[in-house]
Amino acid sequence: MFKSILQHKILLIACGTMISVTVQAQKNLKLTYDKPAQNWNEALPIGNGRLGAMVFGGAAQEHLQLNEETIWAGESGNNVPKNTFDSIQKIRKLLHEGQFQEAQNVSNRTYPRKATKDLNYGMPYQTMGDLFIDFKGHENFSHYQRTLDIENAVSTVSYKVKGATYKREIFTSFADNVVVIRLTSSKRGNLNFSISATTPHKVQSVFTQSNQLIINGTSGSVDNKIGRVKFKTVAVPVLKGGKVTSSKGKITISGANEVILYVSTATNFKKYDDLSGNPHTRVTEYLNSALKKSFNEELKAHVEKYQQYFKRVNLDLGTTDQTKKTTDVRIQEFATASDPDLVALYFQFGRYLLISSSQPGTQPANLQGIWNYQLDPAWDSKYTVNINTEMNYWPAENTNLSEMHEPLFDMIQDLSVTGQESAKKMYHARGWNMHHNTDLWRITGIVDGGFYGMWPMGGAWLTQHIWNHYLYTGDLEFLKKNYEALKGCALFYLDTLQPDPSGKYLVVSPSMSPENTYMKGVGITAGTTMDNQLVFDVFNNFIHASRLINEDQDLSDEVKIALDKLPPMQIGQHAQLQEWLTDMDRTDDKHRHISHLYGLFPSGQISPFRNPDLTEAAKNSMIYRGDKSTGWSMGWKVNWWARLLDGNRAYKSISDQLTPAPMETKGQSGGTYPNLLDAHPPFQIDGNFGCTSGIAEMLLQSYDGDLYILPALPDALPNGSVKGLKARGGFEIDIDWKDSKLKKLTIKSALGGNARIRVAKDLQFRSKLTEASGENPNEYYQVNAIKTPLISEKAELKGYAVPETQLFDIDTKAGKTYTFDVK
Ligand code: FUC
Repeated sequence: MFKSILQHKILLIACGTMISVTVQAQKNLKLTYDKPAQNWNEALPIGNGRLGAMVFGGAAQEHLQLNEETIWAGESGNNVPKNTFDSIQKIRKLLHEGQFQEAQNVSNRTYPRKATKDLNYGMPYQTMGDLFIDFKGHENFSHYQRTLDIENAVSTVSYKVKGATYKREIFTSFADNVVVIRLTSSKRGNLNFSISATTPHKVQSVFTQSNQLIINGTSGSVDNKIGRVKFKTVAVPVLKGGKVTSSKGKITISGANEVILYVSTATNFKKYDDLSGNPHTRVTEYLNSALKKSFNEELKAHVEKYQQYFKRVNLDLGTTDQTKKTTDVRIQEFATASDPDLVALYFQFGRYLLISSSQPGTQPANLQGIWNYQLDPAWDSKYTVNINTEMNYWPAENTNLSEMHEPLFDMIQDLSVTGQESAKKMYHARGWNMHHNTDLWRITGIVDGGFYGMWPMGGAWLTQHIWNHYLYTGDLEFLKKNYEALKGCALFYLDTLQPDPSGKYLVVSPSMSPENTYMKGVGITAGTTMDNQLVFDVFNNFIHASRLINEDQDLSDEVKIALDKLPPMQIGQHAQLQEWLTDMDRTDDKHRHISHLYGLFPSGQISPFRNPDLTEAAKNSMIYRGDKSTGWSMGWKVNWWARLLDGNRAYKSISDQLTPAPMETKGQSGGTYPNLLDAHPPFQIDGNFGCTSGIAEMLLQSYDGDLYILPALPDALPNGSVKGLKARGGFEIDIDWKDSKLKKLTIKSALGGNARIRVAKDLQFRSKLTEASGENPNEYYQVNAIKTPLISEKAELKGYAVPETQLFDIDTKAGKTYTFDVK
């Protein structure tokens, strides 16, 4: 089972004859190390969506830092500030009159930078604690190996002491809600160790009872919220041979042949407004279910459940000798030694992380997925929705992990309820809205004060995920279930859009282009390009959804009128895509957020084929902003360069991402830690997911009315294959390429309908293909017409060089597979 190369026998039926061929599944799906982790950024993450653990792999001391996804500080309740509508009206007026500094001052005064004891700015996600397994006499060891096998979701540690080989296999079971650790030694009766635990929570107790190690605790109190999440963790050893004793918070095992240690955690959390669960009952249920199975049964069930998702996609980019080195060395040498397989590993690691941190029924992946060792982590390790949470879910559809998207939809459902309070109280509007952060309690008010928080667009961005899931899956029931969230979001903007000073447009006011400024200390404004693009998508999604499920025709007509009044995108004096409504962009602005490029990715409003001028302007904005930045910003850049059809530049951004992370624990200079996790710094998981999505986007794009095959293949990846990528319209795509050219294309159609494929001009296929003509009749590929952009007279546009391509239409039937070979 743990062979790194799985051999499959596959029967192919071709031209009526049966041929038996042997294909190799992806190799090298392991992170490997020859030393224990010295710090958290070297430890290896395992998780089952609900439980997370970081495995340090020390010989003399094993250390597992443990998380449970619902251990958050605080309690139920929103954070909507009282009586601020008048201030918002005042800010709107000041912005209208061009008094920007004063508008910012009012915003900062109304919403101070620090939370108070009456108002909270969101609660932190908190660690559960740490488990230690101590092996006396194991200080001197040899033959050390530590791995994370992402094909099986199992971490292993092995080493030798005095001729005996010691081994640990560790996984967070997808089958049962427990962490499982099997400890073995090659010599019988040779396992001697002790187990202990700590937790940093203030309200806690750690003790042993009937040879079980127990931690009880309560989450922290912050600002005006009292910590009310109660948790319980139980560790139970099951021995083959030897004996177990316990006292004073320590379990001691001596002379065992094999020990399996089960660790379970549960809390009282049921829902953001319901803490009536019983941690004791739950933890016991989880343990009992796991203890009924043998280790091998548990492992088998775990691997099967995991692989049902993981195995859907295979990526082969070729290997070099670098694959023989440990993962930390491969990262260090990526800039100087060719290692395409590290790109494939990074991609699959991103999929591994999403499967491990976001399972149906769990919480969505937060800023650190589920892996956090602190009580007060950076940005509370909560949900920042002015980019980070959305980025976490970019690989959900295109890398064939649609079910992993569900926790995000559940959270949007919650927010579409709690967000009615902020819409009503802060803006006197119908529908729902939220600002740039939320947490376990689904807060929707301002966070971090007026400067960072005055961005009423969180719902606008999050709901794009609902519409995209529909485009990928065609699931009308899903759309119906989520229709109210789309509608409530559209209603909010219908009620709050304001006339701009020119009187020509309707704009969001007040708002900001996330976290950027156009004057020193001033970011508050009206009608940013990103807001216009977001509302454009919100309105179009609603119009399409209401037509599809045949509801709200009158409202849809009203929305259409407002849609027509949104400002067009503009090309400014530096031939850049303008970030603000007036042409204020600076060419030396290196800000990590390039929010106005939302229209290029993840949205599909800017396309090289439909609007080359805007594409060129977007590219110029990218060039001005530069390459190096925080991890997530570089991850976004991979996607943008892919959409700009520049594979080499996208690869450059991957290389920037695969640069060793700096030692600093704070800052704007991202990269990759030895454990392959992304550095903001500190660790933030969005960069992993952004880059994973970007790699998929380099191989396949499906936003522009067609399936573009190999749109941004870099010179560094001339040969390879990918299997199982997903495209809008319910298609699943396999691509083989050689010498930088498409060799073979397979399209599996789940929903039927026209598959319009776009490929390089010079290719000739063995089968006869129908050339495309007119609009694509497939309903999942509707492209919304944007307004003609306004171009500054000063802008010098060179004309965007679009590659020569050809378009073919394939009339697919649901459930059928179509294969095309290139001559
Ligand atoms: C946004 C970004 C920061 C960081 C934080 C969690 O505010 O601007 O860089 O990623 O989210």
